[in-house]
Amino acid sequence: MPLEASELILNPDQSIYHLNLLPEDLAPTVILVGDPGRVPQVSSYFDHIDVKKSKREFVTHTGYYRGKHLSVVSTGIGTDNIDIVLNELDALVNIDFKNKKIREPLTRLELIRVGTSGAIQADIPVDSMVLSEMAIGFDGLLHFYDSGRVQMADMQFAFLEHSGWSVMKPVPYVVQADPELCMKFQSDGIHRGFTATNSGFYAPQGRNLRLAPEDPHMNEKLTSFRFHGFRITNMEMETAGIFGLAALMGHAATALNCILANRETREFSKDPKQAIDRLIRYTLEHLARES
Ligand code: R1P
Repeated sequence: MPLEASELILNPDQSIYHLNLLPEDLAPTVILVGDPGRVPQVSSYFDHIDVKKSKREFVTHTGYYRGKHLSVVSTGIGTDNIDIVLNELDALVNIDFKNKKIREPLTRLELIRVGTSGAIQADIPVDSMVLSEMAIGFDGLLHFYDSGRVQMADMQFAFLEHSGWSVMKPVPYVVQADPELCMKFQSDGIHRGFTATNSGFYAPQGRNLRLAPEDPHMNEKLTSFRFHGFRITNMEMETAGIFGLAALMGHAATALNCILANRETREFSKDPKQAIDRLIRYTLEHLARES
């Protein structure tokens, strides 16, 4: 059955609704950044840029870096946006926009988040880089999908018990990055990570400006959680949603975050732009090695 116009929404030029992209605008490897301003920062390193398109917070540049065909797409903030971006990227490669049917065979994208984050372990300093191999999502997005097969239930139950998680908050879900894609970015210069993703920046990440968090000890519980040698390293707002949806859709995903804040030592980067630029160059250099 073809997908109805209310389900697969296309613009008058047949581009996908929010991303404003045609299938031919997208490269098979996609760098996902939160900040739309980070898109030109990434593509400034490209040999040439073939596509520049945008709508709302979703900016896309597609081009080549040392022979590697790449797109860089901004997601904006949060896993609510990740739901839109992942579904529309998947539609661009796996749904035929003419007959509105799913393509066979399916295409597997490489999705690499290049983001910023706060460390919750004292030994992961500001300006360092973290490669996420697993993520725990507190945002609830994945529970709207039939997602049991990609969730790590044993880790989830251990975390629920450790944290005394309130039933008023979404149940945490634990998901994995693609191990092969992660291997491309491993080096002695990057911390291997387990990233917590939450639905907000203030109370959801344990911040208290004027409104008290429901659990004032949440960050301490994240810092002290251990399961089979794993510990949670950092906290941000997109990675778990990307890993969960990518795994369900059959895409390979990983995330590289630079640490701008350390929530344990209470430090913040003195030069965030430089720290992000270093992470961008690290990501591009490791991607180009295989091309
Ligand atoms: C919050 O300031 C934003 O920064 C982090 C968080 O995940 C959130 O999106 O990532 P980005 O810098 O990639 O947006």
